[in-house]
Formats: sequence, structure tokens, C-alpha cells
Amino acid sequence: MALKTGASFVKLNAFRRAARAIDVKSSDVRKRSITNIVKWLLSTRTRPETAQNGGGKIAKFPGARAPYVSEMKFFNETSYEPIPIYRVMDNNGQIIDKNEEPNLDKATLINMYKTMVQLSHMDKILYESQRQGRISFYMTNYGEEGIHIGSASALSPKDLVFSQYREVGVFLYRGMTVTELVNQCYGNCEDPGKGRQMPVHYGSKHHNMVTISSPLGTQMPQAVGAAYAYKRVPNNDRCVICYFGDGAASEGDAHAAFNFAATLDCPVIMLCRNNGYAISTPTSEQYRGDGIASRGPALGLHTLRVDGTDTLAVHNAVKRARDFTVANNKPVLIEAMAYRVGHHSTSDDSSAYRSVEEIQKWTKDESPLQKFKLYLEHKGYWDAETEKAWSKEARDTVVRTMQEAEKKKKPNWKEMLEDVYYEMPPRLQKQMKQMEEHLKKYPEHYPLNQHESD
Ligand SMILES: Cc1ncc(C[n+]2csc(CCOP(=O)(O)OP(=O)(O)O)c2C)c(N)n1
Repeated sequence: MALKTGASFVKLNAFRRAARAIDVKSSDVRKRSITNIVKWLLSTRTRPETAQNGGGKIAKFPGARAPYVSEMKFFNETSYEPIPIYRVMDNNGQIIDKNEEPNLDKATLINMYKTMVQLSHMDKILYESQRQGRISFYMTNYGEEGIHIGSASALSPKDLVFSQYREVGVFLYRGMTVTELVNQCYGNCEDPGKGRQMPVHYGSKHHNMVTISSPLGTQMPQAVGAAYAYKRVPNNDRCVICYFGDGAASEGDAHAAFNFAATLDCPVIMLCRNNGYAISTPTSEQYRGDGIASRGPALGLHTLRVDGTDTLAVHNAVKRARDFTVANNKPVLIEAMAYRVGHHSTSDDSSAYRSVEEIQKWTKDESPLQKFKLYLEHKGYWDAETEKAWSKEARDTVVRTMQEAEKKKKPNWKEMLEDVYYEMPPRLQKQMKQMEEHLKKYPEHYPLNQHESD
């Protein structure tokens, strides 16, 4: 990820400002290359005795090492340049800098794209199935497919995943089948969660994916705790990745997670999907600083902002982050910029708070699927015929799976009282007995024939 010319200027300006803050003439700075400026700025921090200039001196408070100055200056979000957005492809699927193109083989690239298409068909059909009253709830992933597949393809299957709820592409890429996912949404007897969770709360021990929970942000400190445990195993070669939205980043748990990750030196990638909205709250009402990324350096996390609609850029970013965090036991924050194309969920109508034109703007030029497809076409790996065939197969798979899932029985009702405790405590045994008696007395009120029996 070499610095681009534009980004270099941004950095140079930032360094010039930093240099001014410690009272060094800008002509001194102009004479230095970026590398020298970095070395020189670092040296002023590590060797305070040489940093005296114009009366400036590095203070050594326990809480901060910083230069003294005589001029009072408040810092705010405009004191720094925005953190730039790393990308590899343009909107036409053309590589911008050949050095940045990841060396992914044909089979991997095709598998990535096929998974993205499979995901979009799953979204379409399950969304409609909720509208028809066949399942209780659903959330689509349109516009964020590149974040899912770009990141999942850069991880080791051994890495532990904590997700929020809008990351089903990661589950698919890891090998969870459409059948397993649809069974969860239908809460039938083959759902590993035994119908006790809302749809889209997937989990898979086999695929190292922690089960999703609804309260926002809870996965964040949990992920850091898991990463801390990984760090204690020598040569573990595993990291944790934690997905969260821009809205979840406003939870107190997010701050606790970032700070623990940094101060406890945990091998964790904190990946924010910044899709512009937390249900009806736009990011303009969510924060005043430079997005989520700016919180990383402030709290001591290695940070990168990436174009989340560019699957290859996300892949590179997560791959580099993984190498870094595993080798150094230091956390990384990635802010992947995208746009939530669908409604927040089936409980939301986004036309109440955003315009159709806004959505169209983002679906026209910034579709992650479209960009990735064009890239594959330029490489000669994909064409209209393969698109048509795969699209049909992917759609048929979901329709068939959905029809099968509907026919399966619901879990035995007794399951709702099991699994929490290793041995069922007396009060739950009592409730189970009461329920049994109740069902015997009023069987006509309960569709017990739709549930598995003892
Ligand atoms: C603690 C908590 N507060 C509020 C909610 C209700 N809620 C569910 S999703 C959501 C928005 C989250 O937005 P974001 O994290 O940006 O993710 P996105 O839905 O955009 O993917 C809210 C407020 C919740 N589930 N948990």
C-alpha cells in the first residue's frame, strides 16, 4: 500500500502542521523527504532533550509526553486532514495502481464473486419471504457485499469472527450452507439455535463464528477478550475479527473495546462497516469528528480507512491487518466506507428519512458487485453467459432450500427451557411440568403437530 501522490501531500501538510506545533521553521520541513520527516518527528518524541526549540520543551507528565508551547491553541476535527480512503479499483473495475492488485488466483476470484451473487439472491428471496409472512424478520446486505467477501477471503478459517448481524456474506464465504442459514431464519428443528433467536442471528462453532446477539456493541468487548485469550497462547497464529456498524460505534462498549484492545495489546481487527445510517439516524447526527477511523490513532490502534465497495481494497486491507496483528499482538481498526442500499430491516421504511435519488446515486456507480464483475470481465474470467447461468443456479438454490425449510418441523417446545444450565434448576423443572399439564388440558390451542415430539 504505497502512499499515493495525493495522500503524500495530505501527510506532508499534516507533518508541516505538527512541525509548526513544536516550533520548527517550515523551510526546515520543506527540505526533508517524507521518510526523513517521519524519522525526525519520531526522534523528537524519543529524545526529548534535543527537542528544545524557541523555548519549546518536551514535557514528561505520566499522562502525556508532548511539547510545551506558549501559544494557546484548541484542537478540533478541522485541525487534521481527513483520513484518506484506500482503494484499488475505480468504478469501472479497472486497477488504479498495478502494484496494489492482489495476486488472487482465478478460482478464488470466481468463488468470491459467486458468493456475492449467492448472497444477493438470498437477500432478495428471504426479504420477500418475510413480506409474505413466512418468516418474522430479515435484514438485507445490499451495498456491503464487498466488505463481507473482501474481508472473509483475507482471513484464516481459524480466525474467530464476531459479527453484528449484517455480515452474512462472511458466513457464506466460510462455508456455511444456504440450507443452514435458511434453517436459522425459519427457526426449524435443524436450526442450531433451536428457534430461540430472531432470524439472521446466525452462529457456527464449526466455522469459528460466534453467534450474533441483538444488543448493539456487545460483541466488541467480547471480541477483545477473546483476542486477549489468543495472545496468551504462544505461536497461536490466530486473530479475532469484530464487525460492527457506525451506529454500534456510538455505544459505550465500543470505546471500552478500543481502549482494552490497545492497552492490552490484543490481536484483533475491529472492522467498522460505515454504511451511513444507524436505522434512521444518519452519520451526520451520529458524530462530529472524522468518522470512526479518527478514533483509532486517538486510542492507539493502527488504523486504515478503506473503500468498502471495492472488494479488492478490503481484501488487501484485512490481509495486511491480519499479518500485522498476528505478528505484533497489536489491534487494528479498519473503517470500511459503504452505503446501506436496503432498508435497515423489514421493520424499517427508509423512504421516511432518505430520498430515492440518494439511493440511486449509490447503486448506480458504487455497486460492489458491479465493480467486481467488471474486474473479472477485464481479466477474461467472467462473461454474460456465466453470469446468467450462475444467477439462475444461485436463485434456484435459495428457492429450493426455502421450500424445504418450510416443511421441516419446529423444534420441540421443551427446547426453550434447555441448554442455559448444564443441569436444569428446580424452578425451570417446575415451569416445564406446569407447561406439560397446561398443554394436556388445552391441546386445541397449540399447534403441537407442527413441533417435534419427545
Ligand atoms: C443496545 C441497543 N440499542 C439499540 C438497538 C436498536 N438498534 C438495532 S440496529 C440499530 C442501528 C445500528 O446501526 P449500525 O451499527 O450502523 O448498523 P447497520 O444497521 O447500519 O448495519 C439500532 C439502534 C439495539 N439493538 N441495541
